[in-house]
Amino acid sequence: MTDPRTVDAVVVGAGFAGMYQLYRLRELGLTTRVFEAGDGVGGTWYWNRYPGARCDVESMSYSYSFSPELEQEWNWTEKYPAQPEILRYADHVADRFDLRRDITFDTRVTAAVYDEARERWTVTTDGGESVDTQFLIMATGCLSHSKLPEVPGLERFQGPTYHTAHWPKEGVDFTGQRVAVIGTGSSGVQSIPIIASQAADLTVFQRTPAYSLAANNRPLEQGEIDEMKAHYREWRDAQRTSGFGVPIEPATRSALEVSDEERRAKYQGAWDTGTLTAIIGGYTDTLSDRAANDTAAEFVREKIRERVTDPEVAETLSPRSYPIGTKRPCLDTRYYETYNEPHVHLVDLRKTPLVGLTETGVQTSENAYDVDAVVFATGFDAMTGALSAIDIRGRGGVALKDKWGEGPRSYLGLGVAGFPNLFTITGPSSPSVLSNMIVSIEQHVEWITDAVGHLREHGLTTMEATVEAEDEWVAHVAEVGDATLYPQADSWYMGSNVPGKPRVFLAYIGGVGAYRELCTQIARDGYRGFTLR
Ligand code: FAD
Ligand code: N01
Repeated sequence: MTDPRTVDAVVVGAGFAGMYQLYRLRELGLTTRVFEAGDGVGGTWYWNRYPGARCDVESMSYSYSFSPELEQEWNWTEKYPAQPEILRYADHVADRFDLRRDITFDTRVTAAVYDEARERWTVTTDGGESVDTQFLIMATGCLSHSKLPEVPGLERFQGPTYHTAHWPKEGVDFTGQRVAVIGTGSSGVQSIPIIASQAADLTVFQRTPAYSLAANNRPLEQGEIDEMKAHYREWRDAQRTSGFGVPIEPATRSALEVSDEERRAKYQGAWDTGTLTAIIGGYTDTLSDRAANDTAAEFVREKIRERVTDPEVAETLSPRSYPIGTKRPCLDTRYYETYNEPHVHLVDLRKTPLVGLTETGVQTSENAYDVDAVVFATGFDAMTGALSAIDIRGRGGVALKDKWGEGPRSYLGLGVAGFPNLFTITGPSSPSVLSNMIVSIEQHVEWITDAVGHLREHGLTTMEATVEAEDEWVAHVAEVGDATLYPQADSWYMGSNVPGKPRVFLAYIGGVGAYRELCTQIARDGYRGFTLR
C-alpha cells in the first residue's frame, strides 16, 4: 500500500463480517484498511468472554463456507462450540489468509463524512487518523453495542461490576462470593449456571423470563465430522436457500390441524434434537398465529415445570407475556436446574422493580441485596447501536442517526439513500439476526464485492440507493413483519429494550433463501433501485 491515508475501501470492524470483506476486496485488487476497536479479530467472540458463552448454531454450520480448504482443515470439537474455540477459529482465519496486515487494531472509527464534490468519504478514528476512501463498509455488528440497565447509581456500587459483552480477558473467579446477575436473555441463561457453580450465593434479577431449550451439547464424533466434510457443498447450498440459514425440513401443516398426541410427539422429537429451529419451525403457523404458537410455548413451559422443583419458582421462570420465538429463544445447559440449588435465588423484577445499585448491592422496590459483585447480562442496543455511535454524514451533511430517528431506513439492509458507496453488512432490514449469521454475512459480503466489482468494470464511481426503492423496502419489511407475531413482544428485534428507541421491527423475516434470490435478481437487473454513476 502506498499511502495508507488514501485507500479504495475502509471496513469498520474485524468480526466475521469485516474479515471476510477484507479477504474479498483484496481479491478484487482494492487497497483496503480495516479498523477494529478491539485488539484482536473475532468481534462477538473477542468481546463476549463470559463463562458459558457459546454458539447456539451447530459448529459445522456456524463457520465460513467460502474456502473449501478451510472447511476441510478445521476441526470443531463440540456440537455447540464455546467462545474460546470460536475465537481460535477467527484467529486461525486471520492467520491463514494473512488478514492482520491490513487491520488497525485498538482503533475506533468515530466519524465518516461524505464529500459530494470528490465522491469520497473521510473516515476519522479515535487515534486521530483521517483516511480518505471511495467505499465505506460497515461491519460493525448487530450485537456489538452493549447496554446497561437504565437505573441510577450504577457507579455507586463499591465492588466490581461486569458486562457479559466486555468480559475481562483474564476471566473472573467468583469462588466464595455473593453475586448478582441482572438479565436473563441468552447471555444470562448461559452464564448463570457457571457463575452459580462458583459463587457462594447467587441472586438472579429477572425482568422477563426467556424460553430456553436444553442444548444437549456434546463432543462431535469423528464419524459425523467426516460425513459433513464429505458433503459440505450440498449442506452449504441448503443453508443458503433455507429460511433461517439452517437447513430444516420445511413445515407443511398448521399446529392446529393435527391431534394433540401428534403435536406432542413432534415437539418432543424437536426438543430431543437440542436445536432452536426444530420447535419453532415445526409448523407453518408457529410464528404467525397465537393459538398455534401457544401449543409450542406451553410445551416449553411444561419442560420448565419438569426441570424446576419449586412450582412458584418454575412459574416465575415461565414466559407468558409474549409468543415463543418472538424474543430470541435460548439454548441452555442446566439453566433451570440451577434454580433448584439452595444458594441460588430468583427475584422477579416485574413484581419488585429494579431501583438501582447501592454502595453494597442491588436495590429493588422492596429489598436491598448485598453482594460482592454484579454482572450485567443486559444485552445490546441492537442492529442500529454501533452504527449510530459513529457520526456518519452523507449528502448535505445529513447524519445517519438523524435520518434513522424514526427507525432505520435502508434498501435491502445494504445501502442507504443519501449515503453513496456506504454499505452495511447485515444491516437493519436484512435477515441478519434472524439467521445463522455467518450465512447472511457471506451473502452480503459477496453481494457488496460484486457491486464494487461491477462499478469498477464499468468505469463507474458511485452507487446509491434511491429514495423510492428504500421507501418500498422499508414498507415491505414492515408488512412482512406485521404478518408475524414478532411485533407482539417487547424485544431488541423491535428496538423496545432501549428506552426511547423507535419501536420498529429491525430485521427482515422474508427468509434467507428468498432474500438472497431477490438480491441476486436486483444485481442482475443492473442493481435495480440503486443509482450508479
Ligand atoms: P461482530 O462480531 O459484532 O463484530 C463487529 C466488530 O466491529 C467488533 O469487533 C467491534 O469491536 C467492531 N466495531 C464496532 N464499531 C466500531 C467502530 N466504530 N470502530 C471500530 N470497530 C468497531 N449468531 C449466530 O448466528 N449464531 C449464534 O449462535 C450466535 N451467538 C451469539 C452469541 C453472543 C454472545 C452474541 C453477542 C452474538 C451471537 N450471535 C450469534 C450473533 C453474532 O454477533 C454473529 O454471529 C457474528 O459473530 C457477527 O459478526 P460481525 O462481524 O457481523 O459483527
Ligand atoms: O441480551 P438480551 P443478551 N432492568 O437483550 C434484561 C445473542 N446471543 O446479551 O427482556 C432489568 O437478550 C432484559 O430484560 P427484558 C442473541 O441473539 C446469543 O442476553 O428486556 N432488566 C433481558 O432479560 C441474543 O438474543 C447467545 O425485560 C433488564 C436481559 O437483560 C442477543 O445476543 C448468547 C434491563 C437482556 O437480554 C442478546 O442477548 C448470548 C433493565 N433496565 C447472546 N435491561 C447464544 O446462545 C435489560 N434487562 C448463541
